[in-house]
Amino acid sequence: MLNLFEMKPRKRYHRGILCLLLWGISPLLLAQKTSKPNILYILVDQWRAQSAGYAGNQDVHTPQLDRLASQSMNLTHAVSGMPVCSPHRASFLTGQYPLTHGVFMNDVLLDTNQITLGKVFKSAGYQTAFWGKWHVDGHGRSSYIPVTRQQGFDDWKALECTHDYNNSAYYEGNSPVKKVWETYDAIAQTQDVCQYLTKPSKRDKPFFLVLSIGSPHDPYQTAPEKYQRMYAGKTFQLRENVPAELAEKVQQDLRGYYAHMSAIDDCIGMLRKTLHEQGLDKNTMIVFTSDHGDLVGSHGAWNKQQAYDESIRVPFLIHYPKAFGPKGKKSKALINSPDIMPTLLGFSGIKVPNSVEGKDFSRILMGQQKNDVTHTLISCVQPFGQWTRARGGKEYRGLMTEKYTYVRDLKGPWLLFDREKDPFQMQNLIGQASLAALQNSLDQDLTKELKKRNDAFLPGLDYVKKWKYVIDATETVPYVKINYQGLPISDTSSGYPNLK
Ligand SMILES: [Ca+2]
Repeated sequence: MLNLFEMKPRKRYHRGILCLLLWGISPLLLAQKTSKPNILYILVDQWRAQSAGYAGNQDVHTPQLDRLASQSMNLTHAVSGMPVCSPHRASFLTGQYPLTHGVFMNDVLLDTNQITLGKVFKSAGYQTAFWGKWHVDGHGRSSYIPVTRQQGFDDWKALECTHDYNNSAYYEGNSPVKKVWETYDAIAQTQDVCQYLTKPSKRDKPFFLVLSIGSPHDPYQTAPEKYQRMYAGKTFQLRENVPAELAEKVQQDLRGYYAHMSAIDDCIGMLRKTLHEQGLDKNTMIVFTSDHGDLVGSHGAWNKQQAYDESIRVPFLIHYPKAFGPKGKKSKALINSPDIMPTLLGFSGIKVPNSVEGKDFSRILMGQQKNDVTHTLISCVQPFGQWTRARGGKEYRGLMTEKYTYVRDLKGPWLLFDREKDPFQMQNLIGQASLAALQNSLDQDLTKELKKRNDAFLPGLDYVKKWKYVIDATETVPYVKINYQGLPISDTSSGYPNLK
């Protein structure tokens, strides 16, 4: 398939040996016996695409990510198709859309019989590892997750979900003994991953390692003090869609949001330094992305699920000079959550299983195939949690194109934004007579896309019933006392810290 691994091996080998000798390191110690790429997949939580230095935000300090972006393929139009935690993670792991894998709400179990990234990489000879936040287990947020529900990851230090980043628990391997990360979890987990990468066994096989970090998700003011001090007393440029009366709260939240981001930025630096020191940098693809964004006051709302850009667009960097060269590149390819699995498999030369619905973008991104993707599906199957019906939440289906966002609710056409002319999505163009042809064409494309996905766009509760999920009065799956099946949860932590 790919010829990446066949490029002048002798020349590369000799140059590599010379470098290692100059560094005083034995090449035998560092030579990795693999022609497949390692993958370090860094997944963060609730980091919107707009909030990074390289994305044009002058306020947040992200020098490591900016450097990474300057050497990476930057997917500027990456989309989290159902922008909320568990649905994205289940799509990432299976390559399927939420109505297929069934995880269209948080805190439900991803079928353990699914063909997942962990299992496919493992059967292709990879060492697979998962560190951090899992959130597709559905048995309570701090319960032990046995190996039978770990979806093919060999090495495991994970927890279902916590937002208590300074008192963050995890389970290791198949042990039910709860452990706690010693410091702010993103940093402790990163240091541990760096340690893991120094093990000689990492040279035997290629690895697929997921580092799944819980921040910059709220609570915002909980990053280590060092990072909070960077933003103390600062006033930022707010997005134009933040209502004036919320400005003060948004400024305060952004101080914390950016502090978490700067802490994670340091983690990126640590990981890259370790990969370099271990001689793994040349053959390791680094992916940096988020499960969804955060509105942080835009359109008067917080968090996710909504179809606005701050919620639905995510950072997506692929650092892989073997494929993309040493210099940064940008692509407007509309990569969506279900497309991640086949794309990673494509880069690794591994056959994509038939269960996958997403598209392999690897050859498109390497310029070897024409990009024929003109739109991608976005949806909210059933609103819940922070976007309940009482808060305006509702079911929707929509399309993102390079230029437009078009969304239908159960009553019909709902939102139409020209994101190039109106990047803050202040003008809903639905029903404008002069744009009738455009609206009609997007609506027809959406109808075709839904048909292709076997999606009848029914009321959310129909799907809740079909999957037999137990919900509470707000139509949310409870996760503290009982689980999605109505069974008692033994470890009843909410996952949120007690903040005074
Ligand atoms: Ca999340």
